[in-house]
Amino acid sequence: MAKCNRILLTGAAGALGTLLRKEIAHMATTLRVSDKADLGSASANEEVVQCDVSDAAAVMEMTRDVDMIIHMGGVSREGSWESVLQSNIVGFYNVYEGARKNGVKRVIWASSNHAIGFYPREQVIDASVTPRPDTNYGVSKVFGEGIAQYYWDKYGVESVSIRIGSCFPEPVDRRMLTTWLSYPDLVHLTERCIMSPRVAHTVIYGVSNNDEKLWDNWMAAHIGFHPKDNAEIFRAKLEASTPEPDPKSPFIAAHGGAFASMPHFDD
Ligand code: NAI
Ligand code: 15L
Repeated sequence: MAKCNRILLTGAAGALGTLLRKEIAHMATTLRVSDKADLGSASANEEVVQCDVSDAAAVMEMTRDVDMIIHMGGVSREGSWESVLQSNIVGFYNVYEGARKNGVKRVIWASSNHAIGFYPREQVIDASVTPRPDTNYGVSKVFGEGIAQYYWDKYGVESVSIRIGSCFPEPVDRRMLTTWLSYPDLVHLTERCIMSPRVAHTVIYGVSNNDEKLWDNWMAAHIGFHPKDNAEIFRAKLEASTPEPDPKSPFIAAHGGAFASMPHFDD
């Protein structure tokens, strides 16, 4: 059943955007899909808008007549400062200005575990911790969470900042036994974020019901997210295909894994 008249989905040509394009179409009468990359032709209830989110005027136009925004578009891993600045920081500001000026009710967007990537593995955290970004990319997600809080407090634009762990069809390394978010659980989480009657600005960890946990979602219980999948079913396969990790290795010492020990991208 359609919950919204029109939902805008950015990053719709990317991995997660392609999934959500298909799976959340039923939540809106019209799904406006957008990316800077080619999106192909529009299907039944779609509008297609090719747009770079660093273009303020284009984003202002794209966010017109929209009830909710699902913002997945942007640089999705560590990159040069300039690329992160334009796509994630300027892009994020443009999306929120579009939301504010066009009266969009809610923005649901993909933050990342790399906003808190420097917490040590033995410290389980909730949504109240001080951010500890691990990269230029992680800093851009902290900026996003800051602007989401600001636009709620000052302008009444609601947000859900989803600190996604590792969202892939299946876990591909041992770290993901802890950080994995399955595709069905991402779809369920996105549906809950759309349906929830009031979210203010909620920070929620996007992670499946894995046996090993780094993140506690008690502060976002009102969203009603109940993940079903568990990375543990892949353990035997991953242990057979990947070497035993050194416990001192930064790859497992920090929540952000390898991102926490990457050199500065621009060096
Ligand atoms: P992706 O790289 O497959 O998709 C990102 C999309 O954003 C691409 O289609 C790209 O063309 C588009 N894009 C990039 N810069 C843009 C710009 N300036 N204007 C308009 N579109 C632009 O990444 P993926 O995996 O689908 O991730 C989606 C979102 O989720 C990203 O924001 C990423 O940071 C976040 N995320 C993903 C995780 C994962 O495990 N897949 C984990 C944590 C966060
Ligand atoms: C992210 O933020 C990235 O978008 C994704 O490609 C993975 O690297 C993920 O984090 C992760 O931490 O596994």
